[in-house]
Amino acid sequence: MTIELYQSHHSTCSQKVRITLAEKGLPEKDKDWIAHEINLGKFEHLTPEYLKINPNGVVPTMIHDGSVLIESSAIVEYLDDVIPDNPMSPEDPVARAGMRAWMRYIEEVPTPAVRVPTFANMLAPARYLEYSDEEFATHADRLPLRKRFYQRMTQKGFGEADVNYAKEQIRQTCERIDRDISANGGPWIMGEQFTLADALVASLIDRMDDLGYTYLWEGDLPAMEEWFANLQARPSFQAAFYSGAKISERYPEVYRTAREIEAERGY
Ligand SMILES: N[C@@H](CCC(=O)N[C@@H](CS)C(=O)NCC(=O)O)C(=O)O
Repeated sequence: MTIELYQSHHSTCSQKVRITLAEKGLPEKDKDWIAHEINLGKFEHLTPEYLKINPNGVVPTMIHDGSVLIESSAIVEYLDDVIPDNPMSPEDPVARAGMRAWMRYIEEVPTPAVRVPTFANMLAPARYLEYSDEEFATHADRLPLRKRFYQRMTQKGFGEADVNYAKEQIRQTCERIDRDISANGGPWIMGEQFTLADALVASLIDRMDDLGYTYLWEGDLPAMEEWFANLQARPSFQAAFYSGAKISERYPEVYRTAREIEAERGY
């Protein structure tokens, strides 16, 4: 079995797949699976060659024995189907539907929400701030899926209203993690079993932690805090977050904590 992953070290969607690969007994990049690093800063995800395998112009893309797979949620479900060891989906149909509801929620709410502070605090200052309006408009036009997102952001990043709404959505996600751990008996979202829901939301919470938004859940969501500590201690998490995989490590020159940025911007 040959697995190739077109990915980026610090992309949360690539990290979702790396955690799942590790849970499935394939922890090591360039040993258990072949990594093709796509440099998003150099727009390697927008080359004609890459767009042939992923017309959405995003990472990750997985090639398994010649079959091309895109969309991180579809990829992790596929991995759970083709590698039966260590199942990551509940057997009970009701619980399985519950996990899938979580997967849809993760795509709808925290995944887009995390993009807002990621771009506002790191990617806009690191990549786009120097662009002229015209250069930025030309870049946005090239994006198969995110044209509006970039147009709304501008090269200066997002403003207070967008960042605050994203924070509300992450807080809601944390409350729901806390609620379901308590309802299902923990230590994971669906109960005893570590499922695709945990694997998919892990990198998003980690990104918020890396950006310094830990204050959104610290103090009053004890089950969720314990879940996050358990997650970070898990071998699959350590495998997926190898050295250099955090966004703070990718752009140390622009990194400031959320609190520092908020103090500076006055919100
Ligand atoms: N729905 C897609 C989203 C993938 C995605 O947005 N990937 C980001 C990195 S996490 C990307 O490639 N961004 C490129 C860009 O912003 O230009 C999935 O889950 O695979």
